[in-house]
Amino acid sequence: MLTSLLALGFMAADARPTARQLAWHASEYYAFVHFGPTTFTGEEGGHGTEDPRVFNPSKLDCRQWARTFRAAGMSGVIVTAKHHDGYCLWPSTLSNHTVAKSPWRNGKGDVLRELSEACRAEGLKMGVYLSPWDRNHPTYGTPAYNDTFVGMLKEVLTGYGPIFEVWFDGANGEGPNGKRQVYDWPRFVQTVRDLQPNAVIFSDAGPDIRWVGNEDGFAGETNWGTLRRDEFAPGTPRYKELTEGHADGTHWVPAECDVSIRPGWFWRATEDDKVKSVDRLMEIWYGSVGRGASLLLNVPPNSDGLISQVDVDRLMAFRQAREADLAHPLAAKRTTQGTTTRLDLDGTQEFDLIELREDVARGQRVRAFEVNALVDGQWQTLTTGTTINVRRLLKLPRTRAQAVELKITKSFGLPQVTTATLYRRPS
Ligand code: FUL
Repeated sequence: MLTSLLALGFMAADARPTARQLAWHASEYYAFVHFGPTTFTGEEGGHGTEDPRVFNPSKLDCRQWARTFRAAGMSGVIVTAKHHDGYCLWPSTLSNHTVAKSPWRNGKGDVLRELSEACRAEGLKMGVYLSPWDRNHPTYGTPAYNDTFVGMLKEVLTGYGPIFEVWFDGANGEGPNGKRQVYDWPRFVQTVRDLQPNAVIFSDAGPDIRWVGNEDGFAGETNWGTLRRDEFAPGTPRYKELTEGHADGTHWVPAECDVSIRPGWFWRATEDDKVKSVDRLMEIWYGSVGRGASLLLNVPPNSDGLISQVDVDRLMAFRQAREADLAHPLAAKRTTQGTTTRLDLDGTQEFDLIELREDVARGQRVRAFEVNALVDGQWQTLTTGTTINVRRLLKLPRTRAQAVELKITKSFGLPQVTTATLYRRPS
């Protein structure tokens, strides 16, 4: 029995998402916030030697960030609680390099507190980026640093309410004493599980969410939610495999696309005229969410502590463009027979986009499909694809047809396609 199931390829669809991963899939699009001393120095990465007195965002208003993100259609925000420079945006008792040493709010400030309150008020989820690499901490490069890092995790995961995602950067450079750290990943993961059991953990290797293998915002056209996870560790440079996942993956470890709305991760005035265009953001949307990944879009606050107006305006225009593309779903009569789903269009109708969704709670099954249209009594193929995953958005040549069929040509077992909807985008 087992052999025949293997021959049918059932094994690959066996990896299933956990409840916390399914909740995360629904988050789909959320903000990344890189903020810290480098916001004020203009450098892309801090050295750990920055004077904490440079951090003084005199107009800081986390409510403005949260309002902006909510109005942009985002579901949450992940903030760099600590980047590689080691500076803590909360008054950690485990470091001397924190907001407590900055003039902002006379050393009484706490960005995590203000952001968590703003998120609660605006109905956003909050996540934290905590860099294991620390270019400032005196214990970095010694076993004691793992205790320090776990202690910092505890502060961040117990002080600010529910955390939906913990983002572990794989970078592992030298600390102030020239040494590298041997990270105690199992302990870091267990600490998150103990303190925030509903949070998903991101890294190059999961365990819950994987890096997509690039910082451009694109998942593979083929995008498996599954990965042979045990072959990976943070920093494993098998980029293409992270971009596409593995059809025979042993664990559900879906991809998240992180990309900045600006050239850099941190804000700098010289990039105010380089904020990505709506067209580029739309390409990214179709390349990430449209391929079954989530989109973590970095929108860095400026040195006043506010999201700049140019970024705000771009986010709103981007939302309008997304909504416009999906504003006109076509009415169709849907029938499914085996591996073919047919949409009858009641006479003829015009469209140029199809949205597909697969019920991955039962395992990701679709490996190849065709979209065919009945035009003037003749079937023609409009597009072919590989995976569908949680959501697939495919632009099609503008077509007027009597019917459309989605044919699953290869799958692990019986495909479970829950959505097949046609749209006409604005011309
Ligand atoms: C990278 C970091 O080195 C960058 O500074 C940035 O935080 C990016 C999201 O992850 O690994």
